[in-house]
Amino acid sequence: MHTERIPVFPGNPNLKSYEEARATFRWEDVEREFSWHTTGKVNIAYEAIDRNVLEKGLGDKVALYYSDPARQEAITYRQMMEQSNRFANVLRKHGIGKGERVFIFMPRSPELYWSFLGIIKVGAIAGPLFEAFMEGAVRDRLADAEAVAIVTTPALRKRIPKEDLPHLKHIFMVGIPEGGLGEGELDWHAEMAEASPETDIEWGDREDPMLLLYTSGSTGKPKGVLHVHNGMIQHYQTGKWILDLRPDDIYWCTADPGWVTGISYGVWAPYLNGVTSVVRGGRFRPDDWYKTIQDYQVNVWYSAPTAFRMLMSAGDDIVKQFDLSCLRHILSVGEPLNPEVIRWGLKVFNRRIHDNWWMTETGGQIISNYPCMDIKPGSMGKPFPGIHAAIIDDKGNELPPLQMGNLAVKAPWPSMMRKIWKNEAKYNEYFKIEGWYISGDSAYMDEEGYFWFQGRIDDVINTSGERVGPFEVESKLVEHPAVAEAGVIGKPDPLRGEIIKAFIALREGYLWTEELKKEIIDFVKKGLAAHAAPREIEVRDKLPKTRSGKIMRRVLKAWELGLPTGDLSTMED
Ligand code: 6R9
Repeated sequence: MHTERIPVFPGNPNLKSYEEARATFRWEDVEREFSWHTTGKVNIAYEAIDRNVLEKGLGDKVALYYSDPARQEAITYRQMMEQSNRFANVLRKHGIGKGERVFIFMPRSPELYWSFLGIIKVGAIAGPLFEAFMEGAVRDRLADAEAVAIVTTPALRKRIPKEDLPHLKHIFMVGIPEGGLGEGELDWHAEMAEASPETDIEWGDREDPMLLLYTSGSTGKPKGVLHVHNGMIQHYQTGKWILDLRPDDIYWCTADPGWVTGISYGVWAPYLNGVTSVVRGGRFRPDDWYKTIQDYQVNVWYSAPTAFRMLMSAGDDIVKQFDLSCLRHILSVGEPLNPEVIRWGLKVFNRRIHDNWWMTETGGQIISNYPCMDIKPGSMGKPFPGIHAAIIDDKGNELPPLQMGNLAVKAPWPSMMRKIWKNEAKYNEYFKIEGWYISGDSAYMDEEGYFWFQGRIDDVINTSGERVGPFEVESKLVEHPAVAEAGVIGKPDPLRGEIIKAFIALREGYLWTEELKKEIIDFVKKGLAAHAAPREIEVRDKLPKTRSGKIMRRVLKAWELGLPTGDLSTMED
């Protein structure tokens, strides 16, 4: 069925052969790469930042190129170390330390990263939030975590309902609000100016918690996924083999730190590998994005399907205005990567876009298209050496190739979540089949061991007895020149069980007509299968998406059925 293959690009692979790596790789060997392996003193922030300065002579190397329309800065590893030390001292001065939850609620900026690292250096647990969260979302998360402090800006302060949060003692303000600081509010800059640039890092155990990330369930309240310092083993090694990071690389991960990708691969993977990282603040604009790549000479670029689709629909003329030949390696995560996007990437960047699959709960990449491997467009690739992923049935039996089932991972692996905050029952649900972590995604594996995503388990459509994964239909839809984005759901139908309904956003310049509708339905019929073609298509200006860019099919479904939409705190405005 899937015969398209894109061979390895010359000069790219750093992982000699996938099979050989699988046969010989051991996580224990990776542990030797860290200082704690000899000292016994563990802190991920030390390994990511301080060690580069104190043990590797990289103090003057740029760690972070920050840019937004109003501010451009180059910050060295030494400055990252000193600024995060300062914030660690600020926290200590206010009695904040090991195990306590400190949240961050602000737009991307150097201050955000320094605060984040400072929190980890005192052994506290960082809780990054998307700046776009509204009051209810902020309240739920801070209350659940019993956060003692938060770092924020004057503009966002009003969304923190302190009166409802008895545990919240300190609000660190990056910037002074009009009318001055309120009760419990501290001037971040003044505190930093007074603090020493040296600190005693809080050493701990590999299993000590460091990160609490809330992820939305399909209904009910978001759950707090807890990660520990030990994850560094995976962040480092996947950074090396999947991101293909090399010492002189300039790396750009476009993800916000409110999303797991913006932490695991926006902070840990690049810094544990000692490379230079680019962070861009401000809104998405295609020309600014290309300019960022050109100006900073980005070699490795990690983004998401939604961004690639937006760039694609902005047109190829914009790409041609920039010299993007610096790009060596491009990656994508968050949603299935449509084959059409990969073809487009080949055309405009002359590079392959490497899809990879993982989740907030897995903490790090699990399945991936490697630089050293042929890409089969539409496939997520193969499991990381040292990780066993499989398709299993509901009893835990591994299914043979080409059978759709639960995408599962043999537990544990280094960056696996260790808890759902205050919700053991929820945590245990993921592991209800002995020995396995159940992802909630449905997929199949082909004869060559490549994994193919179908949808969330709940999203798989059963139409006239045929199981259809929404992703394949969506991918075919976006191949049509009129379709910018598509979200596909099953709609209950007395005759067929379910019928396929597509929500689409049109590309600029297209008008919605009966003819176009017929043409698109026909396009899917011919290109995919008659039974997989949507019977209904509805056009929307925009599709509902999470802040990390995922199309929210459950919201489309709820709208369609007139049902409650569940938790919408992670939805884009
Ligand atoms: C890193 C991240 C996890 C869910 C996951 C799946 C979807 C992520 C994907 C993908 C198809 C890929 N997902 N990567 N689906 N292909 N390459 O996205 O974490 O925000 O927790 O989302 O995202 O459904 O279960 P998170």
